[in-house]
Amino acid sequence: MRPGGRAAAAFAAEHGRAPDSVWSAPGRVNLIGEHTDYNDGFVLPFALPHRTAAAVGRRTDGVLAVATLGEDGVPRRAEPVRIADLAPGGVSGWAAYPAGVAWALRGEGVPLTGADVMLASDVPTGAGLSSSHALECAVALALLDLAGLTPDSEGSPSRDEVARWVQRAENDFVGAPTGLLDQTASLRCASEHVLFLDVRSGHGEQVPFDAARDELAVLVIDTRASHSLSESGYGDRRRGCERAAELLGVPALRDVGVEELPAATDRLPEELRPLVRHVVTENERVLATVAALRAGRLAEVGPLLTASHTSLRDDYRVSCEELDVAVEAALNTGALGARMTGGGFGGSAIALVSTSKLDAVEHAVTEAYAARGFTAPRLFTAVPSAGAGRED
Ligand code: GAF
Repeated sequence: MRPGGRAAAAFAAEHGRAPDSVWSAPGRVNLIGEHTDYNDGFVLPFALPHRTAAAVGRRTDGVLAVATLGEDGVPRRAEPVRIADLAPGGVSGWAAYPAGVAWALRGEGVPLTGADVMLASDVPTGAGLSSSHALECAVALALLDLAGLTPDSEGSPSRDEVARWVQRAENDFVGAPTGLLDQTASLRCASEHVLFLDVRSGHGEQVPFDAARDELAVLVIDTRASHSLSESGYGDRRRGCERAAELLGVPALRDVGVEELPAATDRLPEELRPLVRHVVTENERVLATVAALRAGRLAEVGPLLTASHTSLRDDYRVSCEELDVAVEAALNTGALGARMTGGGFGGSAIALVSTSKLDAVEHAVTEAYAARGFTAPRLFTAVPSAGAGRED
C-alpha cells in the first residue's frame, strides 16, 4: 500500500475515526544545480515517486500529537506538545520536523487549534533525497488544510510562501541551515518535468523530461554513507560563499558572471576561490542543461552532470569516497554522465544511463562497493513524479 493509504489506515486504527484529510509530498533528486540555491542561483530538481504522507485530524486543545509508522507497521509516538509552547531547541530527533512546521505556521499567524498527525513514508531516509523536507511539506499542507487554507487558492498562501515557512522551520527550529531547493521541489515539481527554478526571483519553469523517449534512464544510487546536513560542512560552505560575495561587493555569488570569474577569484583569499568557481560554473551548467533539454538533446546533459560532480568533488569538496566510487563505476560502464546529488558528504548519486546498459551499470556499482567493503548501495531508476498534494 502507498504511504497515503497506510497513513490513513494507521490513523483510523489509532484514533478510531477517519482522518480529516491526507496530504503527501515527494522526495527529490536534483538533476543539476548543487549548492547554488543559497547563492540565489539556479536549480533543476524533479520529484521522486517516493512520498511521505500525513493523515491529520483536528484537535481543539492546542496539542500537536504526531506518530510515524515504522517499517514494521507499528506507530512510533512523539511526546505530544502544546503548539503555543513550541520554541527552537524544545523538541529533538525526528519529532523536531513536524513540530518545527507547526512553530513556523504559528509564527505566520496560521490559526492552529491542535492536531493528531500520522505519518507514513517510502522516501529513503538519510539518503540525501530530501526525506525531511517531504515530511515537513506534507505536514505543512495538512495543518494548513485544518486551518481552512489551500496553497495557491484565493486567500491562502502561495506554495512559494509555504516553502519559505518550511525553510524557517528547518533553519530556525531544527537547526539545519539549508536553502530553498528541497521544499520548493517537493511543493512545485510536476510529473514528467524538471523544475527550472531561479531561486532569486522564485520564477519556475516546468521543462519536459522524458528520458525513456531516448532510451535513457536516471539511475539513483543511494550510497548509504551517512549524511547529516546540520552536522556537516554544509554551514561552512554556505558561510564561505557569503563571505566571498561580501568581499566581491555583490549581493550573492549569483551576481558573478562566468566571464568575470578569473578577475573575481584573484581578489579573494585562496581558500574562497574554489567555492566561487564551483557556484559560478554550476549556474552555467544548469543553463546549458536547460538549453539541451529544451532542444530535445538529452544525451548532451551527460557531460554536464559529470563536470558538476568534478566541481563538487575538487572545488566545493562536498563529495566522499562512496559517491566518487559510484560515479566512477557508472562512467566506466558507459553511463553518459553521473554526479552526486543533494548536499553531499554521503547520500545519493545519479547516473544518466542508456536503458540497454542499466543492468551492467548497477552490477558495476554494486561490485565496486563490495570490493571496497562498503555497505551495499540501494539502486533504483526514477522518473519525474507529482509534487505535493491532497491524497483523497
Ligand atoms: C541540501 C539543502 F537542503 C539544499 O538547500 C541545497 O543547498 C542542497 O543541499 C545542495 O544543492 O539538499
